[in-house]
Amino acid sequence: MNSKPHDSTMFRAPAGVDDQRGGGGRSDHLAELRRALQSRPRTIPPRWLYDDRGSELFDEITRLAEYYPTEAEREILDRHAAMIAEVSGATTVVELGSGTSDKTRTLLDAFVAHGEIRRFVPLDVSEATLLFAAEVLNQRYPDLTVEPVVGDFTRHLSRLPDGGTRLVAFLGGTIGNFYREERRAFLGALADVLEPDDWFLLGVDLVKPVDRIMAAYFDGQGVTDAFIRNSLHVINRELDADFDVGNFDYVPMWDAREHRVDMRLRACEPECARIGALDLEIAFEPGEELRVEISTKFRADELTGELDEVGFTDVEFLTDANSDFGLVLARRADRK
Ligand code: SAH
Ligand code: AVI
Repeated sequence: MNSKPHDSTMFRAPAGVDDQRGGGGRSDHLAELRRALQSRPRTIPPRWLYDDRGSELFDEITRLAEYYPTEAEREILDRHAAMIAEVSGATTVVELGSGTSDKTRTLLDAFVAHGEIRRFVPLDVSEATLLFAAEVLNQRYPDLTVEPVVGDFTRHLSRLPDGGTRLVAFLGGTIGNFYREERRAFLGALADVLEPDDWFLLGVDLVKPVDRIMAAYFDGQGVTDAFIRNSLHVINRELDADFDVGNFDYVPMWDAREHRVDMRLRACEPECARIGALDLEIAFEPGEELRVEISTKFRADELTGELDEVGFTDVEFLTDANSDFGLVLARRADRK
């Protein structure tokens, strides 16, 4: 077997031990959650969505008829993966927020056929999903070194593996789950750690009629509702909290100004939740909302501008036949 054990020097998921070496461990995540819960609207950082159950629920979402992004991105990868492998010539592919790495197999098939890739490094906070996915990839690509990393892509970019030509993939539209300022910080940090001639492959969901977007986030089977609600189960279990999960309704809204879906939980009855690990109590009035996730939809020209500003160049914007989803291939510009 060609895989190395996962790198335990990196952050090990919300419930893991504090990472003394790198900073950005459990205590940072607790401080971030405290701030987020006390802000207005109260919010929860998205990593709290992804325990094992959250990863399973997201996987279920990707198979819903209403949830178009996954199949649209797969269509683009099917059509352009060979070109991406050839143009980049990457010897290492890193995937941030890799989850099951399901669509990534299309990409890896093309890289393996092209013959230059040596290493695949999937990075995710959701440890069990990551390690299971790595095992599947080990079976499928016996000549590839698969190095799964339990890590946080908002904190650990400076520790990407060195050497060769790298392509960093960030698929699925996960960048849409960042707030505008977080997105800028993330893109800037990534551009900083890449070398000239490294590559970035970014999946983004595109602006389209609002009814189609909202149907994808308010599915008839209630899977998205369960996914968003799961964040409270995670906090209850991992942080000794007592949210009454059934006391909240799932309310997704379209924010036209920011062109993003705003996924909230609304308290039905008054609620006072205690979060033991934060030594914090928060009270909700009936109707008060907790924002759990946003999902921004992009316009090609605006995103190209953002990438250009932080130091990416040669931006190529690929879409599916329906122009539902975008896959952006860009190179790190030479440093002036
Ligand atoms: N890339 C996959 C999965 C997208 S779901 C796809 O295209 O289908 C988002 C993924 O990002 C999940 O696997 C989740 O565990 C991971 N994730 C969320 N926040 C993260 C963080 N801060 N650092 C690393 N991974 C994170
Ligand atoms: C992971 N991310 C891109 C998904 C999205 O579409 O924003 C998460 C999701 N939330 C609800 N449904 C899917």
